[in-house]
Amino acid sequence: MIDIRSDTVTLPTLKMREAMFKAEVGDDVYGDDPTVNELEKLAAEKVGKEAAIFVPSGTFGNELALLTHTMRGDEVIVDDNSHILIHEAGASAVIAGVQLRTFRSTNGHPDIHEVEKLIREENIHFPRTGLICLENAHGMGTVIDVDTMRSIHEIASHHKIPVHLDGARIFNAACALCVDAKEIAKYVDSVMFCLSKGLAAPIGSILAGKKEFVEKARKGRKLMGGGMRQVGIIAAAGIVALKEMIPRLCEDHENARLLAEGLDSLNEIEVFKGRLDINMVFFRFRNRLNDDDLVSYMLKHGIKINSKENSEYRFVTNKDVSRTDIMYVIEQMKTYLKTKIDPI
Ligand code: TLP
Repeated sequence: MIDIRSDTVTLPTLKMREAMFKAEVGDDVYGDDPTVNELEKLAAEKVGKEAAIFVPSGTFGNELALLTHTMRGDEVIVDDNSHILIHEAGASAVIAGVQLRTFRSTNGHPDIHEVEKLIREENIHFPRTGLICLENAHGMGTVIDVDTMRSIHEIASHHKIPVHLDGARIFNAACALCVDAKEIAKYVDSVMFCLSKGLAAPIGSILAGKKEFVEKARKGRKLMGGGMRQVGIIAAAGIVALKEMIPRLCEDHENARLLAEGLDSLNEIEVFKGRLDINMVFFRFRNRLNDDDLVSYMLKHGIKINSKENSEYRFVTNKDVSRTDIMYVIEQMKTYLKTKIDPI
């Protein structure tokens, strides 16, 4: 099976499995797991932060950041198209008890002035703006440049509001921007990133920030039921991910471009070319063809894809998808379209 539903589907490498088997472990709720401690130290270094905490998922890390930065009833400024708003099942209201106020980005690129306009002034009627969240790389397939990150951070600091980055794919963003991930994380107070996407660890994400922030988050993680015991078993794979898998991400980006070119060469397909910064290809069909059977057609031919969201398909390249696989996907799309235009 060729699985291009996401990069979350990547399978752990042999080295990861070996590291998991051999991992030295302890009860991490007591701080006794040496493998987790090593991962947290390494993870903090990778994004240039004082400390880091290992969490079960990206969603968990984002929601823990919201819980740690804010008070109940605060308002959190987020992109209209962010994972926190759309794909976390409304957790911000349930866990942190905050309300979200959204800005509209252009394909994931925030307008600095639009963000600034949403910051509340002091008024007895108004909620307090407790946090600004950014997403980089953005789930729309784009990256936010470092200058924009810096400007938003300056505005936020001026208003004494912290900034959290959903950096689930921060290393993809770093690769696309040709900078170190630290350059991106420098302009935020906390950053969440995932070990289990393109980096291929089986489970786990990191939340990093200042020492006091991470200490507070440790209590929040416990509250959320995320105190994991001999979790060095999975942290061991995370260490391999951080030490070995980052440079490989650029290959996924190249493969995504190859896929985009192939799909775009088909008349019926419109690839969103302004959103090809990372390992994702978004497209739609130009004419209103009945594509209800695309997912099942592809599955029948050995390719797993997600159904469309907001009329758009997303194909994601990852470490388990080769260039040959990409060519096969393009071929299958061509054949599928032929059955639509030229039904037998
Ligand atoms: N994204 C998944 C789905 O949930 C949409 C995917 O397949 O892309 N932030 C961003 C930007 C993400 O893309 C994701 C996962 C998360 C956070 C959450 O990570 P997990 O799945 O570990 O909770």
